[in-house]
Amino acid sequence: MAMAASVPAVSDLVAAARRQFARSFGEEPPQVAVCAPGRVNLIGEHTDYNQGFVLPMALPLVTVLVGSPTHSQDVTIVTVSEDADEPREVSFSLAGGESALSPGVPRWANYVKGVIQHYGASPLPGFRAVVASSVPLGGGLSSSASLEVAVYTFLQQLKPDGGDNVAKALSCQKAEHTHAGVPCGIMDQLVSILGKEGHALLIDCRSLEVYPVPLVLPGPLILITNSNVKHSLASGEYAVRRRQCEEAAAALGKKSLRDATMKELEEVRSRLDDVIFRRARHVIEETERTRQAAEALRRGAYKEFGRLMVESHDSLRDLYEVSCRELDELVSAALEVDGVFGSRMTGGGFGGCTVTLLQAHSVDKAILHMQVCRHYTCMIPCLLFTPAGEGLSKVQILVK
Ligand code: GAF
Repeated sequence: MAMAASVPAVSDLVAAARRQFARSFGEEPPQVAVCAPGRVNLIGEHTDYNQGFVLPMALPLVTVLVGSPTHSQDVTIVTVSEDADEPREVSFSLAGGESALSPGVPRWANYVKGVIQHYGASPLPGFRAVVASSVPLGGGLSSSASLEVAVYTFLQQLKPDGGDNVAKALSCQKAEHTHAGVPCGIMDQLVSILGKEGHALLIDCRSLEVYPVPLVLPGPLILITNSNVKHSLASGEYAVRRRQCEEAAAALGKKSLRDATMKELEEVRSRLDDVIFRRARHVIEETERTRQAAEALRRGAYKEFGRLMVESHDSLRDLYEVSCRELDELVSAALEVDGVFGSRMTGGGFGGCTVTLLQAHSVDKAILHMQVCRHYTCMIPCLLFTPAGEGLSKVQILVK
């Protein structure tokens, strides 16, 4: 029998966080509860920091934060995460200014400190809070962005800012740059904030305009498979890729690779290092693939969408070199199953998850087949096309 991991209900996560709040801080229940989703990127990988297009969708995997303001400037945060191999509680004082917010241990708390530092209103009161998440850590499903957005949404309940969603996403992105050392693009934060039920989001990462793409009924399903290889974008390879893209854009005399064509890239090929050429080729072609994929999804052309997913994976493996053996094996195994339209790695890479578009009747077969991969650990099936958009989540203020 094929086994798929079930997605914990948001209400269960909130209940777990509330229980921990009572254990850590006493009987008075938390006054605020918020949640923010992780995401799966359907296509458009490593294009966001090149001002290209991405096509992610929000997931029912969320980070929940419950808490209450205090009358002091002290902040205490506890995580219920079983994954955290570091202290589960951290305290600091807002009175200490930026130095109290400087990154340190535990690393998970750096996202909280970063968001506080870049928050859009002041002064903030102290607070006590508990974090609980169903987004797998380091799984390429945006566990960090969902934590950042949950924290920002929580702070908005304590001290309202201007309420601009793009400014909110940019602050959360800045937190990741300054406090996690990852020079990420804007995709994860934007989709966590603007994710829409029943839709994927085509995001123009230059204008930051978002075009919801409705998911047509009845349609195929999305299966997310965790290779359980933990990625660490902070390890440096992500930043290296970003620099290589900037080098290519400079050689082309462009502001970003978004503005370049393959013809122009071919013209400067003799002056470019082969690695830089391949990185740029991936970005230029992936940006175009993403536009085409959004159109295909609008038309319900799933075969075409699937073909573009496979091209994307091959390019990430061979040109951008951010895949790994485990992800490649999972994708190959999925593609052997009848009724699978396409499959690819999703997110930053170097481990994490694959995303597969497939017919409903093929889900069990695909899961069984992917289990032949030695590294298989966990399948998360997400119902993509349901009338109410069930299976998608969004930022919510659960209690205020
Ligand atoms: C990570 C980053 F955070 C995103 O901004 C994006 O670049 C992605 O990797 C790759 O597409 O998730």
